Amino acid sequence: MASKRGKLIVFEGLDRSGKSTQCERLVTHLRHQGQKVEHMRFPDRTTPIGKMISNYLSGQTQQEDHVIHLLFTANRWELAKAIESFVKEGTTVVVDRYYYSGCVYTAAKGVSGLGLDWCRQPEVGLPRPDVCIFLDIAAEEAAKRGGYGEERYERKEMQDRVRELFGELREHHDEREDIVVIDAGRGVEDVEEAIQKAAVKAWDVVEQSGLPLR
Ligand code: DGP
Ligand code: NA
Ligand code: NA
Repeated sequence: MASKRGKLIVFEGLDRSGKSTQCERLVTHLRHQGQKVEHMRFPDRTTPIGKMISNYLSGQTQQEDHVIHLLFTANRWELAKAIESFVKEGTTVVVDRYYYSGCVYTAAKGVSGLGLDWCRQPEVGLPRPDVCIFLDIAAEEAAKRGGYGEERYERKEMQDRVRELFGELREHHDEREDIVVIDAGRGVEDVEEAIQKAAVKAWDVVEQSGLPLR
């Protein structure tokens, strides 16, 4: 009998929505259950492309809007094969941000010609998550959390637009089937519990249907 594949789980949300904390908690939880789990995040700032992105986000460098969009995308493609191999060999991959952020953050700039549909194109073909957990919080709430405002996109108008566009993705695009919305304005433990429930539900679908990674 072929061994069970791993799952691909993505976390999305505004800056300071609690993604990083909740990613870590889910990874720990799944490992305690005896699952093999790999934790990734995008942008992965450790690669040469990731370093260019990091310098852009911190304001040290400038990039033309199409160029930075494609660098973020390329940073995901750098790791696409690795994600596929992990999942195939039975390791679950938990990812902090993915192509949903890719579409929404660039589109939120409001540059002519850089709408959601254009932004999605270079991302087409990346392994598609079994579930995307969207941690929903208002920009005002997120802004009250520590460390806010240090990087390029951490401004209220930008974050408001990002949140609106995540809403558009959920309503009008193919991505809508993947996304589960979790109210992230609650306490850490409550959010964690809601995420675990959503994750279990997504597993059941994958396991009962034996679906391959899309
Ligand atoms: P983080 O390391 O998760 O705080 O992400 C850094 C910032 O970059 C954050 O404001 C979200 C943004 N971001 C993440 N992925 C993408 C992407 O693919 N494209 C664009 N334009 N921005 C992104
Ligand atoms: Na950030
Ligand atoms: Na984060």
